[in-house]
Amino acid sequence: MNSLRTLVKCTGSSLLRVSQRNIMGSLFSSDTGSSNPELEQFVKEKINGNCVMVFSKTTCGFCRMAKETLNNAGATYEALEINNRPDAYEIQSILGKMTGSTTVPRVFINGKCIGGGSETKSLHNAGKLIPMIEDCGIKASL
Ligand SMILES: N[C@@H](CCC(=O)N[C@@H](CS)C(=O)NCC(=O)O)C(=O)O
Repeated sequence: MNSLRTLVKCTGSSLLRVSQRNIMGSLFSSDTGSSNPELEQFVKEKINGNCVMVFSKTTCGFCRMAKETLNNAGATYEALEINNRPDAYEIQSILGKMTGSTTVPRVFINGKCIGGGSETKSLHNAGKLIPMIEDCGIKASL
């Protein structure tokens, strides 16, 4: 597992695909039409700057499930505990527009949302989680 830890440093070059582009996109400076482009940029930097990024709440059982699963997988990840921030609701709204769901956790690997706690655990049980994380580490080291 230690070798995995060294693999998962990420330069964050992957681009987010936003499915719900605002049809008046040219009038807005953000991809999701967010009224807070700076916060949207912050969220994107977190996603693109970490091979594994978890938007989480300290009070949430599914978030604990996701983080425990990632710990069991030996992954290095950043967890942003949004309930410690005054803009938690806005972050969830931005994530909702990006991923189709405002629930926490929202787990991103290599710039893509893999889902929440249940999906993270299912991927690990299916033996697919570690390869996804390793793939990100390999891309980052190229
Ligand atoms: N199926 C989702 C369920 C996630 C879920 O229900 N999360 C709760 C918190 S534990 C949530 O986001 N509630 C609304 C909120 O906190 O704003 C998963 O596996 O992650």
